[in-house]
Amino acid sequence: MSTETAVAPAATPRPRFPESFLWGGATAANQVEGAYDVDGKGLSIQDVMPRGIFAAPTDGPTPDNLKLEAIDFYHRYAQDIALFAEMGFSVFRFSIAWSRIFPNGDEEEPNEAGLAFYDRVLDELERYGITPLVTISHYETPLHLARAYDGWVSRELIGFYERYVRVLFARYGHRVKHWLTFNEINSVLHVPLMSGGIMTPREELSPTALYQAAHHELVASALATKIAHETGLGLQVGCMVIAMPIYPLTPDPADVLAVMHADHANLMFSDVHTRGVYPGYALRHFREHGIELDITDEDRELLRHTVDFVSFSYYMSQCESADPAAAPGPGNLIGGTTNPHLPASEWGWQIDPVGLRIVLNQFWDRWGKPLFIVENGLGAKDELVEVDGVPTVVDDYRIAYLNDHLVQVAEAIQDGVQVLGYTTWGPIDLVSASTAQLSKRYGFIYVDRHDDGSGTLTRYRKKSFGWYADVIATRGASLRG
Ligand code: BGP
Repeated sequence: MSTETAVAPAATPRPRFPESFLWGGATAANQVEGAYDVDGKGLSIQDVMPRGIFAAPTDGPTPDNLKLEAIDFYHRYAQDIALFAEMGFSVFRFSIAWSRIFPNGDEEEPNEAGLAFYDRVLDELERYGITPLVTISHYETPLHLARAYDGWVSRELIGFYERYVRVLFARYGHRVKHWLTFNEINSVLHVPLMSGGIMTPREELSPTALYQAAHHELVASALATKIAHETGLGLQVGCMVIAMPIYPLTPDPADVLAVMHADHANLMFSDVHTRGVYPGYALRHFREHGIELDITDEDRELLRHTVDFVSFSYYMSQCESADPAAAPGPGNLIGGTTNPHLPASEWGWQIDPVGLRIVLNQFWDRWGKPLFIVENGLGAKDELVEVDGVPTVVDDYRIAYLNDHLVQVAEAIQDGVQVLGYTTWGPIDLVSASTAQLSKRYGFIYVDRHDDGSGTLTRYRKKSFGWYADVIATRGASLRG
């Protein structure tokens, strides 16, 4: 081994992202706000799902449901937004809790106190020049709509959703230009309760009922797009899907065909959103599986109102195999088989930065619509330590994850893909959607709250906080690799 000291070559700065590129973070009301019964808010399905998506709902809110208080964004939003501004955010994605605006979901008149809360959030964002990106429905259907109507299985939800979006556009349309209709709309096939407010247990739900619910959401989404465009306020509407590149486990054509089918189940939702009609492969699937949908002429007309952009979450890729014995792996709502080439997070989600470039190219080639990465991040266990007397988290693993994904976004932009922006999931620690834990942390900001409900809710900057601020300030030139 040579005794000479190796001098690392000076890193070449990476090319800058476009000036118009939006940088920020994303949250959901039910995972950050808390204040679950404050100022007239009604219950949402999340308030009775204390243990995440894999357990049956409880009869009512229980004290062990971390979402009831979450990280108290409802009272601390000003402090949190100031921290986002300190990192240089130009966009903040958040959701409006439907049950703050319509506590039961089917009232005639909205709840003024709920509307006023989001006025205050928007005031704060405006103070720092941060663009709001608002999710209209993020896994938080009002509980009454779930219990009394079985959620989106019922066509009546289209009307309730329409009333809700009309109120939102009337109230906030002059200051919120970017809207997402449903978070991860394609997840309804996998987690019908969380995604579609459907109380009927998954195993008792017929394929027809499930796809009918998906159809109602697609129609509601198109209707929201139509209404947004009719306001004349220049509103831009995006669909939001789970992006999951699927690789064949082997080059066996049977595996490749299995990939095609799995892709179709995921992509159908954005195909409808961008083309305005159901694709032929979906119609064949319905025909061959005895799925008889009630699709009216009016529905067909509405579906023609296509979205302005496609947004998505990206956490991982998956493999697919035609072999029924291939073991399913853990993952973000949509199963799949484990890829032997990839490492995984502490929760088993496989880490695949290149998959992000692949999916950006795939989506751009397929739809030709601008793309927005509205979720990406690493859920990890963090340890609060003192560095120079200041409490922090040395989260180099998170920095590495985000760095590597952003490098692939830059590559995709070089490939010619139009990418509007990037919001990391959970810029501040929040309650996990799938496991309802706080120990699955995503943030640049550590929140002192724990799975047993203890903690002071104090916020601390992690090492990644300064790292992301640099990335934003240099428009990506500080990325490595
Ligand atoms: C997405 C959801 C988010 C978020 C994220 C991370 O599916 O849109 O709400 O929670 O995944 O997942 P988790 O919280 O399960 O780690």
